[in-house]
Amino acid sequence: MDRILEDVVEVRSHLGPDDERTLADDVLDGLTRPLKELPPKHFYDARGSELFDAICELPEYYQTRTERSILEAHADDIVARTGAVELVELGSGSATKTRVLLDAMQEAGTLARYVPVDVSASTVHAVAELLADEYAGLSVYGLVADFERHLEYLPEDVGPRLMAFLGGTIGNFPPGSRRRFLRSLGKRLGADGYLLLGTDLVKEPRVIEAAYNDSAGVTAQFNLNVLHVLNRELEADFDVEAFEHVAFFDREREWIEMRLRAREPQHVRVEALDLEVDFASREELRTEISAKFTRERLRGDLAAAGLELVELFTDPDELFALSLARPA
Ligand code: SAH
Ligand code: AVI
Repeated sequence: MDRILEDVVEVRSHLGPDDERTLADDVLDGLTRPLKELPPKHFYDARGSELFDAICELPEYYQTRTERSILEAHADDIVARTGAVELVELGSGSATKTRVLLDAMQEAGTLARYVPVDVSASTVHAVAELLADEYAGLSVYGLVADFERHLEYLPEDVGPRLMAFLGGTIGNFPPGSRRRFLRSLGKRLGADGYLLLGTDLVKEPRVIEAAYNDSAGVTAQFNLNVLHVLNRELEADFDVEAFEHVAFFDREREWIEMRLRAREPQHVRVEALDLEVDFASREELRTEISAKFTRERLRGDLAAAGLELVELFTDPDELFALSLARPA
């Protein structure tokens, strides 16, 4: 990093020993239940983040390119309506679509600060340096943090704030905590801030299922990667090859479930927790839900979180939606 970059880039990490505890608690909790389950945030070590980026390029994974096209069509309008001078992005990952918003803010002459927030330290560091380098005068304040637990560490706003939560990641929350989480975001928008929320929409199940069962098997690797994380971080001895990727659309709940299914009975030891776990043949471990939305569900969730839907942008095929909302 050169002198100039040192002045405008700051990255703070709020992940520490407590977070190893979170993984340990999640594993202890999730693997000892009758229906085994792990929260999806543990997918995203450096390898998991790379695999997610590869998913975004897959022909079957329509979400990323569709959300980008919506951003391209409406970023100028979003920036004009919000007057945003700073962009806070939750679960920013490698922030590829973010540039569309930053370009529009730069064009409008308002761009002052970008605040990426992600549990994946490698992506926050890489993005912070890259974007500060690409956008002259941009101040970047990166947070390596868990957005469910560390929103209090967001810096004070420096003017109208746009908080973006893109990619459909809100769909990875179970319904109850989804609304609670949205409410907590509302409290961090500042006096004249807006939330820009990306959500995947309900559609033909076969299109959704194809997006999570890609023919190149990248999503399967992404799913299985969580077992590598447990092996490394908690000295577990999962035989990763003994599990297979499963993803299906639950038509009643209107969400995708990703699971890992034991091909045959498995006995696993998690050394760091002194825990023994048994899987019966074909027993499944749920690793992710990915909820799909209707306009009604979106409006209901936002209203229950004290947010008012200002505008809903979508693509011509209504595959994906971007909602602009503000405190009601
Ligand atoms: N916004 C990007 C990336 C989406 S992938 C896009 O639209 O393509 C989901 C991102 O959220 C990953 O980068 C992951 O590391 C991050 N993430 C998941 N759970 C998180 C949590 N609890 N706190 C912070 N970041 C989280
Ligand atoms: C990050 N999140 C919105 C993705 C999704 O589609 O739910 C994660 C993912 N899982 C499998 N493929 C992509």
